[in-house]
Amino acid sequence: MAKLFRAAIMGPPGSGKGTISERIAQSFGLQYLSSGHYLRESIAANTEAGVLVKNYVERGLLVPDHVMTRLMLPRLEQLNSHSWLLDGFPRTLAQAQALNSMCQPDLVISLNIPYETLKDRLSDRWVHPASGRVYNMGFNPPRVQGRDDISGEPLVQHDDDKPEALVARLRHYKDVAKPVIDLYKSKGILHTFSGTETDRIWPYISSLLSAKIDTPPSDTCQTQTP
Ligand code: G5P
Ligand code: MG
Repeated sequence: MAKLFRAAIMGPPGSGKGTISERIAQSFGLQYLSSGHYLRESIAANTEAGVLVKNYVERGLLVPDHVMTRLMLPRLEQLNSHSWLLDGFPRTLAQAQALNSMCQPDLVISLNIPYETLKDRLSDRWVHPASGRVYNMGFNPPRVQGRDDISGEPLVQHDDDKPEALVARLRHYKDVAKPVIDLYKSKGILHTFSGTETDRIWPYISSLLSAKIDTPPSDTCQTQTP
């Protein structure tokens, strides 16, 4: 039986979590779970959770921990016999502890991208609200300017991607991420990648995963002490 492998990717808004996660999922066949995607899906479907989180997500604020864990952990439970990759969860110490009580990741990737780079990327970012598909006018532009590639619907720019809101979002990210990073560092599973270009970081992540996925540490999901 193939060994299971579970990973998480952390990083500030715009650091490339989604872009890199898609490459990992494609190259290594991990099931990819994005907290932002599930939140946007709940909002679009107008579910009870969606109504609750709408205000937070639209303003780029962190959704309360108990709502996040209720959204993410049942999905992970269903993947007990799969390898997975989490994008954007856990984001706080409380979330990391909740995850650990169910299953500790084998490896955590942390993206360390300079503030100026994040600012440039996000101010150039356009999204398709219904699907969450993300474009960047320089890095991966849509085929037709201002239009989603699949639906042809108009793209929009988020208010919280504007420079004034960004400074606050990035500072807040640092504050809440630090204890999570320290926790995974203390467990010896944290790998940090720094740089300004996803295409330059990707080969390092890819070779790390090639080495780790050949010799993964476990084949069942064990509960760990936080
Ligand atoms: P999300 O959806 O997790 P964020 O804000 O953490 O949102 P985001 O915006 O999705 O992160 P990312 O995934 O890190 O960014 O980056 P990306 O989308 O791949 O890349 C950003 C842009 O840069 C894209 O346009 C991409 O094409 C471009 N790009 C990538 N690499 C390069 C490059 O090398 N060069 C250039 N030029 N461009 C590049 O969460 C959304 C909201 O949900 C809530 C929060 O409200 C959050 O704000 N939320 C949570 N709340 C509490 N707890 C949690 N666990 C939560 N998870 C989500
Ligand atoms: Mg993302």
